[in-house]
Amino acid sequence: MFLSYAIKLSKRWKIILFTLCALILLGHLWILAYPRPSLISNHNPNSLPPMDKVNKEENVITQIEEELPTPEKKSILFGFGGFLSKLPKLQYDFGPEPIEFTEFREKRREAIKKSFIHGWKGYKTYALGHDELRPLSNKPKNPFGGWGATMIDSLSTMLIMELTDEFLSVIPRLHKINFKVDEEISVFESTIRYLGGFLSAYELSDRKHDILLQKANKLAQELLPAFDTPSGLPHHLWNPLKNKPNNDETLIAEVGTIQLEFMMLSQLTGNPIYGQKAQAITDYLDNMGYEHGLYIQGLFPTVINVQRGHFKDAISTFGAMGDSAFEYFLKEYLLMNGAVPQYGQMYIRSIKNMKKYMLRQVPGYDLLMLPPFDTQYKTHRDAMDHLTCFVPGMLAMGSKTFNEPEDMEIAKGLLETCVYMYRITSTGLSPESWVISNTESYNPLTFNKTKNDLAKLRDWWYEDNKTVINQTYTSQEENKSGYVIDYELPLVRERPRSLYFGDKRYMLRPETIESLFILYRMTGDQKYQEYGWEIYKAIEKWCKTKSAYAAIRNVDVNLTANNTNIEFNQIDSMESFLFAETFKYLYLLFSPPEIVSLDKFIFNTEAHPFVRKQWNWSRILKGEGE
Ligand code: DMJ
Repeated sequence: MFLSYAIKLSKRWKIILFTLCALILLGHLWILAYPRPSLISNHNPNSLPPMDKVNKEENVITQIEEELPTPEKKSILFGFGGFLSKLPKLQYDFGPEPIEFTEFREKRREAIKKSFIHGWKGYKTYALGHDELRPLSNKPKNPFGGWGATMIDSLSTMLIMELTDEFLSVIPRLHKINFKVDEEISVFESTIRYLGGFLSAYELSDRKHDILLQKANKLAQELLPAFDTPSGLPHHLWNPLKNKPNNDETLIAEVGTIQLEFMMLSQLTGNPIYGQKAQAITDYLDNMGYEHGLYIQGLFPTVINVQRGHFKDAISTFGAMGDSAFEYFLKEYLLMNGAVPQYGQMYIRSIKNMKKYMLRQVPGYDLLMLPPFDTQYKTHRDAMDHLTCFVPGMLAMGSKTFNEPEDMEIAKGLLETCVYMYRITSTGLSPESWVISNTESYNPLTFNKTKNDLAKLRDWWYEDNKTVINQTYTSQEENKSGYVIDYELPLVRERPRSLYFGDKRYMLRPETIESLFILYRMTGDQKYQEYGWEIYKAIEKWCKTKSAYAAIRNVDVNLTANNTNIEFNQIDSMESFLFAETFKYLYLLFSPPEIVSLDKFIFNTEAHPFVRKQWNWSRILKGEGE
């Protein structure tokens, strides 16, 4: 009809109509070729495109953002895109900070940064490219393949502290690293320090330095043959040149602490093999039973034979040799935003039985102990390692994630024990291990209650347990946030009679500070910052050397004796985790809480933050990308 009407029109009207149609058509073509920027900005950065497309797409987005007067692109330290986890929020809602407190806090943060720089300069001057610096003799040491463990372990901290020049000065050195050495390499240490260090630095530097990902990939390739065992559990020590292990025994901490790094590597490279190896281990552990020497569900013993896939002992521990295996179940769950329920279930199982069998309380004190436990004969030991002090941080995160308020109270009790071990020594530093022999099984109803409290409670907690449990937890949930400049910590209580120190060294370890950081970010309680500051001051006093920082041999040295000058008490050793963890957690304890938020990052066990984002794990495992 329109056509027959148009044919009847005069020539002049036909030209006008034709021009109009042509203009409309051109307009549509223009919109298709140059879409409005707002449409592109709505691109969801959480659903990652395949690796080869990542850079191209990111470039497009940056170009357009640059053209528009949009707010400055936020640093990756604030998280990836607008990622919001569907899991419960972990961090406390901190209110606005008074300006005087900001100045006070920032001074502390700056002081910690200077300490990092002091140690780094010493390492850089005397040992750059080696694994460690010996901080008294100023000689290098190479216990981790000689690939520069301190250098790699420091990268993510440098990025967080915005030491960009130092970070960039390391990048060219990475090309020289050759992983094919004729040495027995620890698969676990290489994974948590090097692989974790490379991957975290790669993401925190906005994926601008491909060499970081390439080196991570190369290292993992060298480690892969160590996983060729009947059980799929990797060997403990592996010679990458000779392609052989030293023996068939490994530890639960070693097989259970490669998952985050290997999963991340698959996620970033698109190569499924690493994730597959990690998942095979998790599945193997998940399916173990009595016939493998697992006597209590979730309480994995320590030594395991990789050929037979069977435990060789029955001692389960959250300290040395067991620790991070339990930590990784929860962190895998968080990293993937809860996409794989298996990890959460494994964590819950372990913690449930840890509370039932292993946890102990110290009568009359607000202290909890988590010593090793014989899962076959159901007997406990009396000692606890400093290494166990990561547990409060883990339990606090698990408590929010799985809505288990009791675990938050246990976290606080355990952290009091860890901090107490610093506060009662003459140096203000904690020993490697301690013993409290007079303990009893943890009981939520009697823990941290005086005889008077118990007398008051007795009539009703026998009758109706549940009510009391609920009342106890709600009353303890209140938070004591505050911005007090002259905050006073409680006095240190006298030592329980049955307490003594096992190993009196302080090895510059981070675990207590790690838990202080997590508990502070989760509760907002300033007490945790203050505890951290006390520890920092003690490190400065006792561990600082002319060139860097040293471990110390006796944390409870007799201060009146003549032979106790500071250097005499120092050990010629400085492990790389001082840079990766101890200084990083201290620095973050005094940083604004939105920097490297627990809701945006997961820390590997060496404190290298991995960015939380949306994962499609089954696709990654099939090699189909995200
Ligand atoms: C670190 O290498 C890691 O935290 C590991 O999980 C345990 N020990 C050290 C720090 O003490």
